[in-house]
Amino acid sequence: RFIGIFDSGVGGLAVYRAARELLPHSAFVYVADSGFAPYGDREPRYIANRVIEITDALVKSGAQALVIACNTATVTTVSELRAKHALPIIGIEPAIKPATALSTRGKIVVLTTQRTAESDAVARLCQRYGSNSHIVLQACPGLADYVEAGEVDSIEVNEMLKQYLAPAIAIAADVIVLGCTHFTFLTAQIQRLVGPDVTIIEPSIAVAQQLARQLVLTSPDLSHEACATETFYTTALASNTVSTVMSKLLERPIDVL
Ligand code: DGN
Repeated sequence: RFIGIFDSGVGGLAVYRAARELLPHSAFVYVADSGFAPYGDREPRYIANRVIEITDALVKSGAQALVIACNTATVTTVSELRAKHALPIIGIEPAIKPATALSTRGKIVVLTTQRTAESDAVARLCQRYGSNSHIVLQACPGLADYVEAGEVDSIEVNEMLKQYLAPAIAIAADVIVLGCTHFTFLTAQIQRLVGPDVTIIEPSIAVAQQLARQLVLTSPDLSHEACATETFYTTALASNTVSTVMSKLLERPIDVL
C-alpha cells in the first residue's frame, strides 16, 4: 500500500518533496516516464495513453492514492482517470485562480508546455477567473527538456528563459504562475530575471496539502504507515542517468530503478 506519484520525468519531484515533508510516515512510489518524456508537444491521445498505462500499473501494484504531478498529464487525462479508478486522484492545473486573487495589477503570465497552453482546462480557468485580469499564456517549448537533463542554470537555459519571460516584462506582470512542474527547479533563475517584486506561484506545497486532506478523508491509515518508504522508477533504459539528475534536483542521493 502506497501513494503513487507520477510525472513525465523529473518535474514531479518537487511535488514529491513537499508531499514527503507533509506525510513523513507514508510509503511513496514515484514513477518518471523519462523514456517517453517530454509530453509537452505530444498529441493528447498519446499523453493519455501513457498516463493510463502508468497509473494502471501503479493501481495494480497497490497504490491507494495517485498524484499526477504534471500539468500536461492532468489537463489531458484527469477526467478519464477519475472515471476509471475509485481512489483519490490529485492532479495539478496551473494556479490561475490563486494568481488572480494575489495579483494587484491584474497582470499575470502563466508558463506552461504547449499542450497545457492549448488545453480546454486552461481556457476554462481563464474564462472563469480571469475576467478582471490580463492573463498571458506563455508556452515554453524546450524548457522542460533542459530540466529533464539536469541542466537548470546554464547560459542556454537562461537565454531561453529570457525569451519566454519577455512578455512578462513587456506587460509588467506582477504574478507568474509555474504551470509545468519542471519549472519549479528554475524558480530562482526566473526570479532573478524578472526581479524581486514579481510573485512566482509554485504549486508543490498546495498539491501536497490537497493530498494530505484527501487521505485524511479517505484512507487515514495511509498517512500514518508504520514505516516510511520511497521507491523511484523510470521508464528510461538509462536509469543511471536518471538517478544522477534526480539526485541533483533533490539534493540527496537516490537510486532510480
Ligand atoms: N512536468 C510536466 C508538466 O507539468 O506539464 C510536463 C513536462 C513535459 O513533459 N514537457
